[in-house]
Amino acid sequence: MTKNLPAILGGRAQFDRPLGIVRPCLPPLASIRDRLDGALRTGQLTNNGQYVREFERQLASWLGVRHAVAVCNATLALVLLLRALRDEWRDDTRRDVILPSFTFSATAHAIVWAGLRPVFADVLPDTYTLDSRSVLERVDDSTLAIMGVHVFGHPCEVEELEMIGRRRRVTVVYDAAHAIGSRYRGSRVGCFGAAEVFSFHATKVFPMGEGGAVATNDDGLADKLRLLREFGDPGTGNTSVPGLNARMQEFNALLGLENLTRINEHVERRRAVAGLMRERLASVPGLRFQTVRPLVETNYQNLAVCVDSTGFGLGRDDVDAALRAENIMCRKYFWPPLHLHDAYRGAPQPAGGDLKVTEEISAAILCLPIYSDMTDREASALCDAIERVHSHARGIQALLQSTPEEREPMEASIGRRTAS
Ligand code: T4K
Repeated sequence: MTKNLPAILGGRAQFDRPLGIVRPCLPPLASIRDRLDGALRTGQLTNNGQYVREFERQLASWLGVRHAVAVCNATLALVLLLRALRDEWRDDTRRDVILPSFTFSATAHAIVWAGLRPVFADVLPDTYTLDSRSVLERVDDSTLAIMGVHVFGHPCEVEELEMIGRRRRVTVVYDAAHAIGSRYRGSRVGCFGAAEVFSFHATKVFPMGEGGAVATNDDGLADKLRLLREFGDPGTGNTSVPGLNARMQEFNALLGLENLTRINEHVERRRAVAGLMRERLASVPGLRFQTVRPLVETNYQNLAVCVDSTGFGLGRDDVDAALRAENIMCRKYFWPPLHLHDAYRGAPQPAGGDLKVTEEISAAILCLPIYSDMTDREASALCDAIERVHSHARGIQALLQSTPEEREPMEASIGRRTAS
């Protein structure tokens, strides 16, 4: 009987069609058709049109901040923000930005594109966010900014980081690409530090295809960002700084306006689904979910778990392979950690120790599919598959560790069993 065998051992796959890592939950065309039609008829598609301005106004109000500056994606939003901070200092001795190595490449790339130097710090073992002690070890006279990342939607230890910022006179900003709808002490992410940057990429909780925004309470910074995203042109044709074209299009803003009417509901659903999966899988040994600290509400941009091979019976990569056979597409966000990417390997690391926790988490992390419209049935079936993989861990390990010659008879035996 193969009924209860995992697919990798010849059983039937849990899902007939792939369960992707994300499933963008988008508004129906009908909800934007008239406005989109109007934009297409008038030809007003970009250059800070009416829907972009309306989106900025509504987003700022929903976040509880003075300004939301809409940008074409979060990577460029980060570049513009860092460039603005660099220009503000006018002091070329401050060139370093401290960030976690456990993040998406864009966080570090933006620092380099702004003409600054990334300095990687370690993360906390439970939330995977920037470890303030590691930051303290790295802050010095060349530090311009600290860039926390609210990874997978879990807010950083904002109080600790901002205390360091105040004491050492260093600006604290956040890459909040993952964290729209998350809260810390009841306040929405967006209002912390000097500024926070959101991503509205198709894969995010708030999908707009491409898009990003900088949230800030600093009027001067908001003005500077608006100037930078517009070629540095204050509207006179005489550019005052070398800016970029980083504008958002009207179509994306229309999706954003609709998303704002649904975001609370979507975040609630993600929390419910994550709660269901966490509870179901709590008894499976060797799985340690990202901790959600007290006073924190995460939006569960990602449902991340560290796989301990001793407890589970299989390492992270083997679990990933076994789940793929079930048609469950997980992702190893973020492996490898940035300091081991070719782009950053050998980057000078100042004193302050290694990045041990980062490397441990990165080697064990697996992000499971989670969506704003995931059904209980899908979530439960996903858990069934993980439980089954765990209970056949030995057989799976034997298969995956076998040589091609050894594998042939094993697969033949699976084939026989499949046929029986
Ligand atoms: N900071 C952080 C911490 C970030 O994680 C990111 C981006 C940024 C900054 C920069 O934000 P943006 O400049 O992008 O606004 C993805 C995304 O491209 C990237 O936005 C994201 N983080 C990163 C974590 O993930 P990939 O290469 O892993 O994703 P990809 O393209 O393979 O897509 C994943 C799955 O999503 C696919 O299997 C199918 C599905 N998908 C994808 C797209 C593009 C869709 O269903 N629809 C789509 O349109 O990078």
